Amino acid sequence: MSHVLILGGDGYLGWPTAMYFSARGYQITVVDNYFRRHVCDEINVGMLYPIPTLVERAEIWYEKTGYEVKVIIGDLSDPEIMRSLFTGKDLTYQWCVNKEFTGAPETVVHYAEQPSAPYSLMNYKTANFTLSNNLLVTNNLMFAVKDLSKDTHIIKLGTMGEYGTPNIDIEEGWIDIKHKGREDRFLYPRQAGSMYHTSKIMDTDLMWFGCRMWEIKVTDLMQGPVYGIETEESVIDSRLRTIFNYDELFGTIVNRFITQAVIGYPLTVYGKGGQTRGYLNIKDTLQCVHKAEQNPAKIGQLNIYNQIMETFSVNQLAELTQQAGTEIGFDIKIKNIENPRVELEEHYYNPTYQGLKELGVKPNYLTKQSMKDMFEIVAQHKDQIRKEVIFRGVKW
Ligand code: USQ
Repeated sequence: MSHVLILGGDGYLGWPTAMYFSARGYQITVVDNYFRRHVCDEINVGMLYPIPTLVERAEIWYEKTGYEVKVIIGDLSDPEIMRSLFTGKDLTYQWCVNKEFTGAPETVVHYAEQPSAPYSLMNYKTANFTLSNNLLVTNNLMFAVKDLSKDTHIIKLGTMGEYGTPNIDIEEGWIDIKHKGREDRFLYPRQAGSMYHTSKIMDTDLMWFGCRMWEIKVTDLMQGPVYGIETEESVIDSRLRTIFNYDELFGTIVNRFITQAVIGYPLTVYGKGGQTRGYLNIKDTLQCVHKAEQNPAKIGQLNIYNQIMETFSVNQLAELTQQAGTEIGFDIKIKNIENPRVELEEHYYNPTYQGLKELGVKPNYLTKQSMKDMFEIVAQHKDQIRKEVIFRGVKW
């Protein structure tokens, strides 16, 4: 049984990924420092419903399925904690069934980063935290693999936002450039729109450096904004559902629009609403990470995939939310508000995203029906939704 180590295993994607691999027979270890929970408490933005601790989630999962997910609570910006995951030395499990060290992982899925663009630009302290956490964790991981387990395949979450919105087609990670009669292949140009996205460019660069210098094996998944709640595994017990944020800092747009619609809050379209991005259902994130695990990068290779299934403008998302919600009895208004971000509101956007589908990913597209399924779950928690956290106007 292959061992998959999931860094950031308590997050929106981390916990569903842990269950997905666990249900498919992998040995799983998750690590998290509860950053997301702590910061949500600190800045007073609640989640849609309470989430059991990581230890409680692992217990519920074990009770329901008989599968063990080993839990470690620790801060991976500490290099010794990162290294202990590869050697077993001084490693303490907060929860496990079998106390024995599983061994160095065959695959690491690296989600252990501060993932919010608005949080990264609240002030200089949150910008510093974003840079230091995201780069140190990535660097610690790279050195641990280089020094202790060169065969381990690193799957790192990147983001489509690293490319920005250039006025030419976006390629899948790489571009061939002809210059003064000569030709070479380079990382596709990057130009991020937030400090968070900039930190992701930097950690792609770190990993590319590691591939060239030390022949480590890395896959970078350039993901778009994810939406959704339920996955194949969470239907077993609602306590296994993922963390769901709808606030301005940690909620992504589709999840926010549905929550706003449920309480009659006009959908917050920033600026003109022509901002176009590539989107995917949380179920597809899990499929993509699994395909990346099954098709590891070769020695010294940085594989890059654009992890999106379809593109929408903000206006299209608002209209789809309105149509889906109206059909099930919600009264939904759309409001263009002054854009707190610096971004193009009308632009060309034509990314390539074939690679993961070629590996066998079957997209779950955003439809009125999939939106209605989300409405149903969000509406169950209508009374807990806090209007005041929906918009606070963190400006770039
Ligand atoms: N937007 C609105 N109204 C809102 C919220 C967002 O119009 O109420 C707009 C934003 O201005 C932006 C777009 O919707 O143009 C997407 O915003 P978002 O907050 O859903 O996503 P973003 O900040 O780009 O970041 C999210 C995740 C991040 C991930 C990224 C992928 O938080 O971790 O890396 O999506 S991507 O956008 O492709 O870079």
